[in-house]
Amino acid sequence: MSEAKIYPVFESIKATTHLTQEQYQEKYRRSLDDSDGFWAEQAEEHLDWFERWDQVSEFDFHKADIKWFSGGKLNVSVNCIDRHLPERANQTAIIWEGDDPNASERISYQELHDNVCQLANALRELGIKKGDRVCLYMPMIPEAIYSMLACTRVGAVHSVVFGGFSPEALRGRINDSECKLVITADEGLRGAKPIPLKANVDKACEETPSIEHVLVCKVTGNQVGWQEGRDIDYQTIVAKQATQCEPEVMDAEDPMFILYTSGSTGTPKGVLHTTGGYLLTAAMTFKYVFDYQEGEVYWCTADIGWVTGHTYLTYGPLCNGATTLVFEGVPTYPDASRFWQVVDKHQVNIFYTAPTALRALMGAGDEFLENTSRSSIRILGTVGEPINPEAWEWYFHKVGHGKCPIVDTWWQTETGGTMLVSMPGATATKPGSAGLPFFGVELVLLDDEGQVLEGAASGNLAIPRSWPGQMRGVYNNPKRFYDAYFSMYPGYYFTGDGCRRDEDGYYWITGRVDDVINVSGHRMGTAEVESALVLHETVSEAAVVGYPHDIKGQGIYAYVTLMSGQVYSDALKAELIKHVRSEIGPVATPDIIHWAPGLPKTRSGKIMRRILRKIAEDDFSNLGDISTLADPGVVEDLTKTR
Ligand code: 6R9
Repeated sequence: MSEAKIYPVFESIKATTHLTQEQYQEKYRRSLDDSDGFWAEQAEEHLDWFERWDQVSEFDFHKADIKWFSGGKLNVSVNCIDRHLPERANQTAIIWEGDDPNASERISYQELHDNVCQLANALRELGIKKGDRVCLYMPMIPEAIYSMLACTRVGAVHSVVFGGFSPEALRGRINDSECKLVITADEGLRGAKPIPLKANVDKACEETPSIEHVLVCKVTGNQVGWQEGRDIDYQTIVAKQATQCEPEVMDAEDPMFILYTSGSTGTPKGVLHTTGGYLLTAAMTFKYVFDYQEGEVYWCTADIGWVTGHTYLTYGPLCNGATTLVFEGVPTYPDASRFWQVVDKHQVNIFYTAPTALRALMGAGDEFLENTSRSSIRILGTVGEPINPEAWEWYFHKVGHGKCPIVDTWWQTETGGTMLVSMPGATATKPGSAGLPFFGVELVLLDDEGQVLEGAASGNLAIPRSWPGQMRGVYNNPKRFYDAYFSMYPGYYFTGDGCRRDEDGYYWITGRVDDVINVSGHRMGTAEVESALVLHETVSEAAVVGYPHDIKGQGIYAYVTLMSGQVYSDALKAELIKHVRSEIGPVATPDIIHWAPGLPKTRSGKIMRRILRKIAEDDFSNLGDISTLADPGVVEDLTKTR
């Protein structure tokens, strides 16, 4: 590999940053040497507690048992709202920018407080109490943030489901965690297109025995179906509530939210986060990772359906009393200059997005940058997948005029917050590397036998000790939690990512080593797409792999075998693609369907994905040993039809 470029620490940033390079190193060392002492101090500094904890940390990775700050009492909404009121009642908490470029709104911390309290009171009126699960299927509107916070106010556990998911996917998630309530909207708006959220909920709730009510927020005002008794109008029930609401006193280890994410096997897992540790990770990483300064406007473009929309759109910024921008629309509507128009309009100082969006905008052409100045931006960030150097350079030189550091942040739904980061002001940046570990994060590279690799090396990225934001379980399924994360390398949390560490200790994520693919920064289990495909009556077998895609990072490549007697046709390809979209959602749309009358299998019947990946990558010279295949002939057939 050629020597990587290094961009030194920015002098301009060093002047204002929270930490210098030396301070980062010192603090990092302390965070590992005196871990409990360090985290106790952080918990005091960043959060308000009703009662102090009994013990900072207890964990045993052999048992998948993890606790932080147990006995400590706090409330998330109090930390994100009430405690800021004495000095920030009139400061803007949320800038909402609508899908329509003429629609925007500013919500102060006082208004946020009142809206959240009213909704929390409405939740109580609907019988929602501590520990109940509430599903959110919402567009990116202020009420979505109110809903998350109102759940935390009454101690309900929210489970946000991305509005792009299908009714079937929504139903599975509602049933898995037995939600009592869904909060949704009549319709969402994306690029001027209405998204039929309520209609999807109606379809999903045909078979959701746990659902008692559906709370419907009016957005477009278009006519939607209505089930008397079950469906409740959001605006009506909220309007009659008091603007004060007693917060539920939560233990640090009480569940806070569930977020479903794809793994290498089976249906999506309900990743469970608890209250104290998660909030501390969100608050503290937000402050350091983005070098957040008092009064700045911060914009994270993620949807609340993903973990980034939890930690870095909602909880991290609000816990720090920041101004967070919530964007309803898409980067290309009305045209590919929308992001930069919004940056100028609201004078955004910190901008955080995904490489896939940058590649798409870069592809649209630099003319879309021309009529905007973007001069308010101080820090740029990326998340979701490795950023390719070309997109990095474009982001840095064109978007940021070569004067803003780029923070690349590696983390996962499971980690709760950033684990690897090139901290602005503290770390010199290597484009494409997510940098160095955050405080309290100890990382190791393991070979396939589980031996620790020292120094510059490539291996499987694993973590030997807990950190506060670590997930606490797979909802209702402790065995799956252990099996998915702790069984591979006993004593370690296994990330599922491959990684290289260079001679300077910088980490370079090389992508998933399991059967998870990363499509436009969205995690997709190949098994999920396969099960959707085989649900179709014509399909007998399917194998799905990722392949390099210019914009999406990875595309979805599906090998499909039909039942005997079925006819392979382009019309059927189109139908299968439609079928997967309706089973899972547009994010799972296969890019390529490759008819495969036979799949390469070992004699024991295991599909050899390694070979399928190579064929998908158009790399036939490198198929490796195919002698163990039951029928080596199928490989030749597949390469001929690629
Ligand atoms: C936050 C988030 C997690 C997976 C992760 C890795 C990939 C995320 C990355 C990155 C390289 C980065 N990933 N950030 N790879 N550089 N900065 O994306 O969570 O949706 O759970 O995905 O995404 O493969 O394991 P999640």
